[in-house]
Amino acid sequence: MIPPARSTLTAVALLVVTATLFLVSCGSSDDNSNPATTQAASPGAPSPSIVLKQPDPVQPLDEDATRAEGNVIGISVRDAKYIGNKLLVPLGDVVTVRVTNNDQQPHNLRIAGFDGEYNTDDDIVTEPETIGGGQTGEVSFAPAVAGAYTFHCDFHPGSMGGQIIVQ
Ligand SMILES: [Cu+2]
Repeated sequence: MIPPARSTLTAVALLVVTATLFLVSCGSSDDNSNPATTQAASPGAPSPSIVLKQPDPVQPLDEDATRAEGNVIGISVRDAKYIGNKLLVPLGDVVTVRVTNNDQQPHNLRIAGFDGEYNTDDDIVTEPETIGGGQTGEVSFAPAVAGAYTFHCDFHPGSMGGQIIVQ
């Protein structure tokens, strides 16, 4: 709706992706070919006024939000549903979302990122990307922009989802 904000969005998104790669340090595809990363608008000054473009969560949200304890916030999966799928995290702090899979089948958790689209460069996804039955996966990031971010499970993109509210 507000096209001029697009470049700012991209710049901030790049910053967050860089931070994520640094924090998670998962050594897959290293992509350092982007000089724009260092020249983001007003470093250290997140823009809370940015309107995030996000898809609707595909799973009904819990009434009560789950808050981080320390820097960890837990979410579990049972019967192919996230349990505790509305997460509240503070702006700017590093937070780790820990996903415990209580099913036999694999799940994961993928955050769409600033562009509101899955399977794009600014996604944030659990490590490992496939959390097997009875296993746990984690994703760490430092949210730089307030808002409600949507996530889903790659294995059940139409029925497993939720929201991370950064404030
Ligand atoms: Cu799933």
